[in-house]
Amino acid sequence: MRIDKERIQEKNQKELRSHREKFDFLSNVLVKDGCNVHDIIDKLAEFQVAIPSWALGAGGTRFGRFSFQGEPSTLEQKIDDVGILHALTQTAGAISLHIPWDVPQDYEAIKQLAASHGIVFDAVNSNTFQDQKDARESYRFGSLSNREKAVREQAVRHNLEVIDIGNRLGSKSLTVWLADGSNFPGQNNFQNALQNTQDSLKDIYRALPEDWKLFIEYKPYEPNFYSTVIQDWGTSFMLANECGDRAYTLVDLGHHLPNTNIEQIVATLMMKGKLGGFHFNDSKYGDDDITVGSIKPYALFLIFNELVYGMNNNPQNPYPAWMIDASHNIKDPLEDLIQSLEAIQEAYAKALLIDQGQLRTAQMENDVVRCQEILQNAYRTDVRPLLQEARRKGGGALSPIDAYRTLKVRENLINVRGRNSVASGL
Ligand SMILES: [Mn+2]
Repeated sequence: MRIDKERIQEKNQKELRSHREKFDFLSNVLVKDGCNVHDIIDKLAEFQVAIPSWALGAGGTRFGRFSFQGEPSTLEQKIDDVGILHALTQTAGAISLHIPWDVPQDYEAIKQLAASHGIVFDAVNSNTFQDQKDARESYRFGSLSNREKAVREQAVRHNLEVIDIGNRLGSKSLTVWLADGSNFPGQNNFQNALQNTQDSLKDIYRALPEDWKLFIEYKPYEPNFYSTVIQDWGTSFMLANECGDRAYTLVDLGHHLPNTNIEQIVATLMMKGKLGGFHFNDSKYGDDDITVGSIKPYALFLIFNELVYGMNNNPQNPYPAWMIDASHNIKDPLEDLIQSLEAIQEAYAKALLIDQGQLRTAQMENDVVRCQEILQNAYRTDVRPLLQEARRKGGGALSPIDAYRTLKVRENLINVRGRNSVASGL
């Protein structure tokens, strides 16, 4: 299933006049304020976010899962779904695979399929939070941190296999997220668990190809409720430093306790050249994994302000790998992802509007009111015509959700795949 690009253009044609009026009006205002509108549009067009293969079906909770009709049940279909997102938004030019859910049968065919959609393979993700069929050892009491050497070795071996699979597809990074931890006080020796994790991560790091990066994700709780071995950015940062130059911290927005100042974490990591990857979502209470920007768009904007600052001022930090990491329990997963992509681009565009020179002057003068005005003037600007222009120039839809519905994408997917097709994942 593929979107007919002609039909996107036909639909755009009907909205073009209204778009032009809004875009010209905004451009004039921004140019008067000293913004380089073309530069912002180029940056928006370049900003590509990886879609994880597990976000294309309905997600579940530990109480149940309500599947969505027409879900992709094969790797080929998952790539097709990302192709649909990319055709409409021009922002989803990468897919992030999860092993063992997405092991290719025919590597060349998979690479060709992805290339035909204009999609590259971003970070590959290992899975040591579940026991795999026929596995000799169990991860019931942890994987890389496990007190049994045989379990740790199995978990390391799995990560090496994931690297090998990613390497054959053109991926350049491995993301490790550990579910390891403990449910009860006294269950784990904290120091031994951390030492084992560090040793295992070093074993994985040593096997990384020269041009690869290792991303170490952190999370304060869940599935373990008393302790998590890699609980926060500091622990991840320390482990990345122990591994070496090509190991980095990965920030997932949902993996923080409520009210954590995530933008400050971003600034700290970028200053130290250690922010490697970034997972987008939103949350109310914890790792809710809901649509990006659906609850805290201003917090997302403040985070983007630091990301933009870091990308402009921290050559020691690599260009981060961007990915959406969300779970779609209620909405059509593809519509949900389109909304997330829009929210990401919106926050990025607003952060690009901030006059960093003026902000710096106001900071130096301790003009706190002015500092807030500068940030909020950018935040209050309706930048959607800029996003639309960036999409239009790339051949995407002026209004992606509307186009998705008008072109009856979900109905077509159900016709091809059936009502009961279920995506692999949680
Ligand atoms: Mn994540």
